[in-house]
Parts: sequence; structure tokens; C-alpha cells
Amino acid sequence: MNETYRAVQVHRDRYLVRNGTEEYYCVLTGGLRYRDEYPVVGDYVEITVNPYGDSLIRSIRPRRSAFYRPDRRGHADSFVKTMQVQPLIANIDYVFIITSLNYNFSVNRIARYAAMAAAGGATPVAVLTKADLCPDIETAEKEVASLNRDLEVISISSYTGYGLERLKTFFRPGVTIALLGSSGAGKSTLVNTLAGKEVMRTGGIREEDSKGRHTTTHRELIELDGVSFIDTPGLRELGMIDAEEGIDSTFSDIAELISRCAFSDCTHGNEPGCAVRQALENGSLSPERWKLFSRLEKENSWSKIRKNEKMMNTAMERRKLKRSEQK
Ligand SMILES: Nc1nc2c(ncn2[C@@H]2O[C@H](COP(=O)(O)OP(=O)(O)OP(=O)(O)O)[C@@H](O)[C@H]2O)c(=O)[nH]1
Ligand SMILES: [Mg+2]
Ligand SMILES: [Zn+2]
Repeated sequence: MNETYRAVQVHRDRYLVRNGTEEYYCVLTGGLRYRDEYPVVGDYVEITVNPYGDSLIRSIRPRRSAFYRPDRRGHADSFVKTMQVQPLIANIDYVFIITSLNYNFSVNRIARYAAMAAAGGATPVAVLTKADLCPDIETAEKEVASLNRDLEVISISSYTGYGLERLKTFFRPGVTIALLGSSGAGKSTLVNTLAGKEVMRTGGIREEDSKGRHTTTHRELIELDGVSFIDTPGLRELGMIDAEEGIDSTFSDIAELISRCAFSDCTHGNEPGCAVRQALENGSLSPERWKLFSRLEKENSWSKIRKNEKMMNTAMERRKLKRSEQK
């Protein structure tokens, strides 16, 4: 019996897959492991059901979108030079970037994750949580909305239900929504509120600094009325190092300048209306600072990741071809 299932939980070397009516714990075939192909939450997989024990995942369907993180692990084979991104979740339509209005509100962080979501083929939506604790929602919303005119911004409160109606416009059957954001931002609470019961454990936040406690420790797909939600751990668990957030807040003034360039895709070269060049000329931005920012930006460039991803895919295809020729 061979059927398509969806990976809803990934454990060390076991996978929980579901097809609406049935679910099975699976392991991978030797072939998949040999080819370094590992399913992530959201992947569609072909399985062979074993009624007596773990079933077998035989193949992974091509991903129509994914959220990637930079891969900092070394890889054992010759592949190492091109493998620089790693998919975390697959086949997602929307990435809800969950950010608490209460604390640690970083517009730049939202911008970065929005770029990553878009680079992976999903539509980012900025979801600002804990509206019940925020005296000035409007200012925060405006700030985020100014990032990009295509970025939708929705403030919500899982406690009072504020904004949930607007959020529900995304909930069409068959849609997959990933919830990403810092620990303590209220991702799991939102899932529970939408489910009307506790499906994910939630945790308090530290009194001193409002930081989360990293309550969710794995990625999990929860289906509610035909809509698939993927709850995830705080971003640090996703391998987003704090240093990157540091870079962001350190350069918020430059990010602000860039947002004022006349063209949204300004390269800060010869374009008219470039706010960066203007600031360099009138001395309000030092050339050293701009240089440093540009260098760090380049290292983190998502267009580069996109390119790497293409290189990675090409490399994988080639490897496959080679292997089949050798057979
Ligand atoms: N005031 C208020 N508190 C909220 C709201 N949503 C969540 N919280 C609280 O925020 C804390 C963290 O919520 P979680 O849902 O566990 O946060 P999370 O984003 O899943 O965090 P991790 O699993 O650690 O990544 C809990 O104490 C929640 O009760 C809200 O709308 N308003
Ligand atoms: Mg959680
Ligand atoms: Zn510019």
C-alpha cells in the first residue's frame, strides 16, 4: 500500500505522518538517507505502511515552497561547498511573523524574516500579538507597514480576540501557515485560541525582561478545519543566532534610511532620490559605518541564499543523474 502523507512531526530519526484519517510513525529508507534527503515538517511523502511497526518513507515530493535557514553545519561529502541553506519547514503558503507588541519589538527583524519567507516562496504576514498590552497599536502597525507596501500587518490579542477576524481571512481550506517568531511572542497561544482548546503547551515569560522560556521545542503541524498551522520554537531554536539580531538593532538608523530611498530596490549607487547617498554626502552617515553595514548585509544576503539554493538544487539533480547513470 503506497500513499501520500504529510510529515507533521519530525523527531530524531522518526517521523509522524498523517493523511487526514490515519497517522503512522515512519523511518526513512536507506536510499533517502544515502542521498541525504530528509523530510521536514510540511513535506509530502510517499510511504509504505507497515501494520506491525514503523512504516517506511520512500520518497519526498518536490517542495513548492520552504522556509530556509543558513546551514552552519559541516557536511561530510563533496557537497559542502554549495550546501548553505537548510529547509526548516516545507510547502507553506503564509509565514506569520509573530511579534509581541509588548517587548523587543524589532521592525528590522520582521523585515529580515519577511525577506526569508519571500525568498522561500511563501507570503509573509506581520502578526503583532498581545494588543491588549499595547497602548499605541497604530504607531507600531504603521512602522511595520512602512517596510513594504505588500506586507500585510495585523495586530491581534489571543486573550481578547482582537484582530482574529482579520486573521481568519487567510484561513482557507488547504492553506498552510507557519508561525515564526521569538520565544514568548504567543505563537502556541494563538494556535490554542484558534483551536479552542490546548493543543500546544504554552509558557510564561520572564518578569525581568519579558523574554520567553522556549516552551515549544519542536516544529509541529496542527490541522484545524482544513487549515494547517505549523507551530515552531522561538527563532533561536531555529538557528537564528542572536548576533544577527544584534546587527539589526545596531543598524536600525541605516535600515530607516534605506526605507526612505525613492526606489524600493535602490542599490544606493546612482539612483535618484537615494537617502543613503544623501546621508553620506551631508555627513549624517559615516562612510565607515556604511561600509561595515554593507559588508554584513552581503554576508547575510538572502539573494545570495536564493542563489545558493539554486546551486544546491542543481548540484542535487546532478548527483542524482550521476548515481542513476552509475547503476
Ligand atoms: N497579554 C497577552 N499575553 C499573551 C497573549 N498571547 C500569549 N500571551 C502570553 O505570552 C506567554 C508566551 O506565550 P506562548 O504562546 O507560549 O509563546 P510562544 O511564542 O509559543 O513561545 P515559545 O514556544 O517559547 O517559542 C504566555 O504566558 C501567554 O499566556 C496575548 O494575546 N496577550
Ligand atoms: Mg510555543
Ligand atoms: Zn538608496
